[in-house]
Amino acid sequence: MKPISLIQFLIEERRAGHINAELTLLIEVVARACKRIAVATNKGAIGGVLGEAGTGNIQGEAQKKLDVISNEILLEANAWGGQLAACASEEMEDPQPIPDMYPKGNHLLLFDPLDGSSNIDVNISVGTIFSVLRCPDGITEPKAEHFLQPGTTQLAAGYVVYGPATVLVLTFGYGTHEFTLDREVGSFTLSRRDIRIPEDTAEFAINMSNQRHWEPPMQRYIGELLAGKDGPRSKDFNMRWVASMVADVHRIITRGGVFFYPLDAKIKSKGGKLRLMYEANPMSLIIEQAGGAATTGRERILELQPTGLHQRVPVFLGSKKEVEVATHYHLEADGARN
Ligand code: FBP
Repeated sequence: MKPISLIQFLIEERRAGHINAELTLLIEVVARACKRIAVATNKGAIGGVLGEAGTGNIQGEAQKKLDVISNEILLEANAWGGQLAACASEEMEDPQPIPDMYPKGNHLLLFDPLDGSSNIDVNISVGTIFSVLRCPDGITEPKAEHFLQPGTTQLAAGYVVYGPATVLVLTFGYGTHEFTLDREVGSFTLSRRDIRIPEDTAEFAINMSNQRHWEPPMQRYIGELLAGKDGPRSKDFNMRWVASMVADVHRIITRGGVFFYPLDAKIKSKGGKLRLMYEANPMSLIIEQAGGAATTGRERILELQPTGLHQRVPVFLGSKKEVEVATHYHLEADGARN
């Protein structure tokens, strides 16, 4: 079969009425910026891009050089495109307006420029996660409050994994599709269309070192998985944890599985570890559009009304049946408590 390039796929989506011309161009611009980030990450130590940047971000985290480089690449690429009214990043406290010298568009772009920062210096897969919203009508200088829209209103969501291969996974709310970067041609080529995640799985991902801090229903759920076929679930489960959400989610998009970053005593005051607007919401739309599920352990993530640009939430996502079991245990425990 003749390879289908990303631009050809986007034009097909436009002809199908799933996206408009502006969103077509915006995704092309984001994909091109991610190709430049792939080149930078690929250089590693000989490119002088490893290690700390010596600066901190709004999250109170020490920024890696590649966090800053990726953020700048995405900001620069999206400044002059003409599709955006503003963008927001994990690395910046406030939204970034589009410079007055450039035309503005009707979209808002949110991104985690380089997810999995703790893995950058040890050559393990990292990635970029993005989400696209509509800018509210009549708003020319968007503020943080204009980004606070539920995940169900996303017009597009995607991530790029910088791993052995560079892979883009994308949804417009009409299925989830995968594109692989053909380095010889320099363009993303469709590698899987309409991905489906198996409803059942025997593979889970969680940072086990936090176990003593988990809530009782999480202790129960993971305890039963670890008990295997002699336990209440009568099935053996295997564990994986890359500590790069993009890589853990991409494994699930590829062969199924379930991913958890639950609330625990250590992060309770923050509301969770992962960020709603540019980690949980885009990943939840991608997973749901591939037949999976995504909750906070209590609520569907995509229906949450955001309260802050850098808000954190618990994340349970992946193969539907396991997300439902883990969520049921939490709601049951809440019910028993009330
Ligand atoms: P950032 O790297 O963008 O801050 O993302 C957070 C993250 O690295 C996720 O990618 C990953 O799932 C999680 O944190 C790993 O957490 P931990 O260090 O507790 O294993």
